[in-house]
Amino acid sequence: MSLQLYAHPFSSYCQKVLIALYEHGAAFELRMLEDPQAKAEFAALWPLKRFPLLVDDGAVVLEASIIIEHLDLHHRGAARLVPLEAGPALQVRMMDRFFDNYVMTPMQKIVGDALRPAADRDPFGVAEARAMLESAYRWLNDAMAGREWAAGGGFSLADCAAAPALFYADWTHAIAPGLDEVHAYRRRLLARPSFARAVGEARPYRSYFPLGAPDRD
Ligand SMILES: N[C@@H](CCC(=O)N[C@@H](CS)C(=O)NCC(=O)O)C(=O)O
Repeated sequence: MSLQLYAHPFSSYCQKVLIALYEHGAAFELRMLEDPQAKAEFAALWPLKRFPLLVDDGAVVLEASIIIEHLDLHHRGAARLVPLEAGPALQVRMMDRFFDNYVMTPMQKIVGDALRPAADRDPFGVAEARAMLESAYRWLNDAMAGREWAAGGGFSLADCAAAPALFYADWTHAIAPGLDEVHAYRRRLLARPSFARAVGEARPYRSYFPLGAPDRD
């Protein structure tokens, strides 16, 4: 098979790419990182050991956003996750950066801190991450007014980023009840079949969530 994805179903960045693969209906082999052989192959391919990683006919593709751009270029099904037109494509990439940098990153900081030994925790950094999530949620609530999907057009790369980011961020630092646009957008993402499938496949691993997975979603 041409496509091999080194990934774990519970990982937020892996879900970002899984959504794109399911949107395209692209066939791929999951090299599950709990398997020692797949883990060793992955470490040899990418010493920085950040997943997911895609191998396409022997060529390594790094970084979730770039993997999704690669799928759109070379393995496109019904979906078009990055518009062809430069202006709309820029909007999509801008929102993709927003979700990675200002939702995924602070969420990962808080979750990563909870996985550390107590003596190595970083309360100052965690407080900063929580403040960033608060600001990001408020900004997003205004940005999503009148929008179905994040970049204002159809379902895109930006929504692939948003889905796992908002999914786990809400578990990590609850989205305030009054932010109706963000809650409604998160619900739309959860109802999208590609993300619903990724969430279902990750369900067996919820005990891995160090802050305790809530009994919902
Ligand atoms: N910039 C990378 C981030 C990937 C990333 O942070 N992946 C997490 C899993 S969700 C990871 O590799 N964690 C392992 C670690 O931090 O050691 C991307 O966009 O693909």
